[in-house]
Amino acid sequence: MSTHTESTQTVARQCTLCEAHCGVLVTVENDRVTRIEGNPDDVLSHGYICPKATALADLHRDPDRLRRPMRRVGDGFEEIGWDEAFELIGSELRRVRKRHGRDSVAMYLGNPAAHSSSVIYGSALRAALLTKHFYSASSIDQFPQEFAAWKMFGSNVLMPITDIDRTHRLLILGANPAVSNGSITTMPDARGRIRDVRRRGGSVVVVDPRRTETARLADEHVAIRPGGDPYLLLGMLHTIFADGAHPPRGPVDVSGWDELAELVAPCTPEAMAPRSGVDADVIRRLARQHRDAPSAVAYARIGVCHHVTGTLTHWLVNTLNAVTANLDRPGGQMFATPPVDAARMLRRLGSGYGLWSDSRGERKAFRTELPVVGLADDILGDGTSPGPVRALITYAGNPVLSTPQAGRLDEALENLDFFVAVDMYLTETSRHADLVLPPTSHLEREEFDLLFPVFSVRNNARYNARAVEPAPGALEDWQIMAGILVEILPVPLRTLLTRPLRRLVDVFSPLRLAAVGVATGPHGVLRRGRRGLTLGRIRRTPGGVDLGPLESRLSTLISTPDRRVQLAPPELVEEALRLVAGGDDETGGEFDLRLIGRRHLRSNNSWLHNIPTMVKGRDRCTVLMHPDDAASRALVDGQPVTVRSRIGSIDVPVEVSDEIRVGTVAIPHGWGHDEKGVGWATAAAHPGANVNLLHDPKVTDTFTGNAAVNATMVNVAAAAAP
Ligand SMILES: Nc1nc2c(c(=O)[nH]1)N[C@H]1C(S)=C(S)[C@@H](COP(=O)(O)OP(=O)(O)OC[C@H]3O[C@@H](n4cnc5c(=O)[nH]c(N)nc54)[C@H](O)[C@@H]3O)O[C@H]1N2
Ligand SMILES: Nc1nc2c(c(=O)[nH]1)N[C@H]1C(S)=C(S)[C@@H](COP(=O)(O)OP(=O)(O)OC[C@H]3O[C@@H](n4cnc5c(=O)[nH]c(N)nc54)[C@H](O)[C@@H]3O)O[C@H]1N2
Ligand code: SF4
Ligand SMILES: [Mo]
Repeated sequence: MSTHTESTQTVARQCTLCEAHCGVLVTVENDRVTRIEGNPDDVLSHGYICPKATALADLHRDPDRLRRPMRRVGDGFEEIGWDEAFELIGSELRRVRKRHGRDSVAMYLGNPAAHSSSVIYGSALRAALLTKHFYSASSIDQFPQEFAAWKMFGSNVLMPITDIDRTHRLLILGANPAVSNGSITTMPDARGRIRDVRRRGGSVVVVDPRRTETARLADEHVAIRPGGDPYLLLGMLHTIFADGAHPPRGPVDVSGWDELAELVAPCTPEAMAPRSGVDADVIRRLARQHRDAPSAVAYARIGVCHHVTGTLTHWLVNTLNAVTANLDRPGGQMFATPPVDAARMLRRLGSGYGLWSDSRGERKAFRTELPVVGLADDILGDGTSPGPVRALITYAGNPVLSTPQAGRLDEALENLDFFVAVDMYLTETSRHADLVLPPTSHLEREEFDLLFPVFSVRNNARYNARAVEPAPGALEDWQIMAGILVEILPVPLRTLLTRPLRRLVDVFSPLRLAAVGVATGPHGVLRRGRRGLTLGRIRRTPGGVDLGPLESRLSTLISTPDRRVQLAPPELVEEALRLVAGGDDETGGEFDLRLIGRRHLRSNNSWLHNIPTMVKGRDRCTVLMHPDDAASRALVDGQPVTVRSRIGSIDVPVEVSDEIRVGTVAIPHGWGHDEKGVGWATAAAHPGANVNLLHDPKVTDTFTGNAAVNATMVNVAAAAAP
């Protein structure tokens, strides 16, 4: 696993900053991380890393990173011990629960939680809280994709993967994997994989209002109108049916063929062209190219999730693949066979929809989770009476910057009776906490990733060796979660159970659970005999074990009542009919530009901005605008402007470029660090502005309440002189 030369040691693990989970080699000399490079032996990333990988070392040594629990005193914080911290959490949470009931304690789980096996204990704590007020970054992310998977395949975990390494035709909608390196398809070195599609003689088309880094690698860029994707896809499906199509024959049958044919019959490319902003000829050609390729796959991600039509669009994407016989087939959309078969184990847990709503009955829970856009309302209430949430636990999240809350979340967090943030920084969010509990740094953890092999482009099992010994007394996230869990038990149980529970938790560490999962999993020793996998064997194989290309297995996973793929779930068909019958989208009156998001290679949501190498150079928090739009407003590149929406305004510099469609502007999220009391000095010196102040939390995906942050009408004008 590691090689020793005197005090120098090189350890193989993965970079866990984003979903790509690239294999890295970390060199440590005398407890100092001196080098991070790509691991050429890694079975998934083959040596690729992006510039963020080295930030793992900077994060580890960042003096602003918290190492001890911090308690708020007045306007500042002071260090306290772990025991004292847990006691305080216990007494406060029990007090709030006693007075206001179980539902008064809320929890928010942020994105990095999913990048560590500690999340098992995050889920355990969530279950133990028995609260209706659970939120996560999923509801400003992939909820629409999960909902579409649930309706079509019977389970929210059955989100299909893009078999990019074998496809002949890749159609990308609303994703920029050349920068993001793929999401809900783990594909490190997406650039290389896209180039390979073309090298093999295949073709790549990118549908995006911006000529992105990915679009530049493609054969064709289609500059769609933001929100135009469902119309494009309906027009493509119309073409395929009008040309004469037959239900695909495969290991899994389909339901709803006739209903789908009926739905798309009136959706001619001519009718869909003005609404998608894509020419009718192009719609027709894209459809036929998708159908005629030996294999083809449409891949869509966050750019289409973040719309009121998010679920609808992901359904149409999967449907296009299914109708052209590209579902569960090499080169199309497939399902992985991971070492721990999480999709298979969890598929029966159900995706329950609308089991409860928020206190005002406005937002429904999906898979027992309320949409995060309601968090400030659920704390503050509607102005006449306070909301039901009185205490909050955040775990690896920064919702003040990452979610639209109409600017009310800061005030809401100050109004809580008790707030504990599990985070290694004093962020825009955690600065409001009564207690901030920092976990070990990423390089101090020894882990086995359970989640991302479920979404990887190739079956694999990889181990995360510990690169640096944790500081004495440091706790991992799962230990912190377990510590809080024990504290919320009622007194008699607690006295009785604390010791056995603590011991139980030690026995059932995430690594031990993973060992059982691997041994009993589809590649495990218990199924495959002597040559099967054990966690030990994976551990002894730096760079991981390659488990082969994706295999057709939907027939073993599908969980719909008739065990068929549902091409026309009634509520989605109904919504599509409504959409098609509706007139053109209303224009925004005084708001004449459509605002979308964008990501940068050196940034990762809100939290790498404290690393000097990640923020050096040109300001990245800019509003990107087409030269024609700039000229008509008499704006020049670099000029400070005010971007205004119906609910808020921010000031940022304008960046003029013809890579963006006329009438559309783009601003990245995760910025806005110039807040009093934040503990990340470098970030605060490169603050940018919080784009989520412009997005209306009430504008959400019809089915899931997922934030629809790519649908906001804004205007842009020169900023007033300071
Ligand atoms: N307008 C707009 N908003 C968006 C998006 C967008 O495209 N546009 N994208 C959305 C998406 S896809 C996502 S996933 C969300 C992300 O939303 P969040 O998850 O709420 O935000 P992050 O910026 O990822 O913040 C992660 C926090 O976790 C801390 N952290 C990092 N690693 C760990 C760890 O191992 N343990 C613990 N305990 N803490 C850790 C960091 O210091 C940081 O404070 O943002 C969403 N917000
Ligand atoms: N470097 C970097 N990598 C990351 C992250 C990061 O912050 N930085 N975040 C990680 C996370 S949490 C996630 S979820 C993933 C997200 O991964 P991606 O989905 O690849 O995310 P984006 O790069 O935001 O790409 C979304 C694209 O959608 C386009 N778009 C916007 N509106 C529309 C529309 O209406 N229609 C179409 N067709 N396109 C539209 C945007 O122009 C943009 O190019 O990335 C992950 N990787
Ligand atoms: S793409 Fe970059 S940030 Fe993401 S896992 Fe790979 S090296 Fe890390
Ligand atoms: Mo995300």
